[in-house]
Amino acid sequence: FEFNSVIVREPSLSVVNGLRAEDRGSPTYEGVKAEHDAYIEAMQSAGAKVTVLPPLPAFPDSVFVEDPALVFSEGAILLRPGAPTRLKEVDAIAPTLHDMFDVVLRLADGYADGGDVLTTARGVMIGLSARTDRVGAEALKASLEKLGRKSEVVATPEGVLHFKTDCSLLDEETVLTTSRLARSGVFKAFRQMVVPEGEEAAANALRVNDVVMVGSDFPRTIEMLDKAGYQVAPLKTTDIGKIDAGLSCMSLRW
Ligand code: CIR
Repeated sequence: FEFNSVIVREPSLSVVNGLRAEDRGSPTYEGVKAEHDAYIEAMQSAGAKVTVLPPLPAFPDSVFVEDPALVFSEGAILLRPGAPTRLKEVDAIAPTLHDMFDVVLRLADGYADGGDVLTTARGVMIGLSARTDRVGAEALKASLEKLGRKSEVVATPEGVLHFKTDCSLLDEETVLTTSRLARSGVFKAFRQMVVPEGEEAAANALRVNDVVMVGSDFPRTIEMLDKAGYQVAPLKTTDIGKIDAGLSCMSLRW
C-alpha cells in the first residue's frame, strides 16, 4: 500500500454506458467526473504523483484503468480483460506502460482482469471470476514469477464481479472483507475486518500510504475503520457504483 506513482484515465462521456450486472440506473457523466476529480485529489494528498491519461470514448469502462494491466515497481503486465468490450483497452494503455517501465510483460493466454488481483506482503492473490479464467490465472502466475512475485489462485464468491470487489488491504497483516468472502477461508493468514451487513460495497476500499479511502455512502464501515485507528478519507462512489466499480478500479499504483 506504499505507492509513489499512480495512473488514472479521465472518464469519457460514454461512461454512462459502462457495463453493469444489474440495472440500478445509469451514472451521469458529471457525477463520475466529480468522483474521479476528488479521487485524483485524494491520491495527491496521500503523496502519490498522478499521471492522468485522456478519455477513450470508444471504451465506456476505460476509466477503470485497474483492469487492463498490473503494475509493480519491478515491471508491468498487460492483461487480457474478460469482458469482450474491454479487451482492446490493453492496446490503449500499452504505450504509456512501455514509456514508464523497463519491463513490460504481456499475458500469454486466457483472460484476467486487474480487479481480480490483490497484492499483499505474503504474495499476490488471483481470484477466479467471470472475468478471470483458470488459463488466464495460470498465465498470470507465470508472468508474476518472472517478476519475482509468488502468487496463488483463489475463488471469488459466486455472483461477485471481481475478487477485489469484496476485499482490500488495510495494512501488511489486515484485510477488509465482506463476510461472504471471509467465509471462503482465503484470508486465514490475515487479520480480517468484516464490513457491516448492507455495506458490502465498502469492502473495495483503497489504502494509499497513510490514508484509507472508503466510499462515503458507507458510514458504519467508516466508523469501524476510524475506531480501529486508520486515517480514513471518505470519497463519493455513488455514480461509479452504478456500473459496479469501487475505489481500487480507478487507478494503477506502484
Ligand atoms: C466492468 O464491468 O468492467 C466495469 N463496469 C466495472 C469495473 C470495475 N473494476 C474493478 O473492480 N477493478
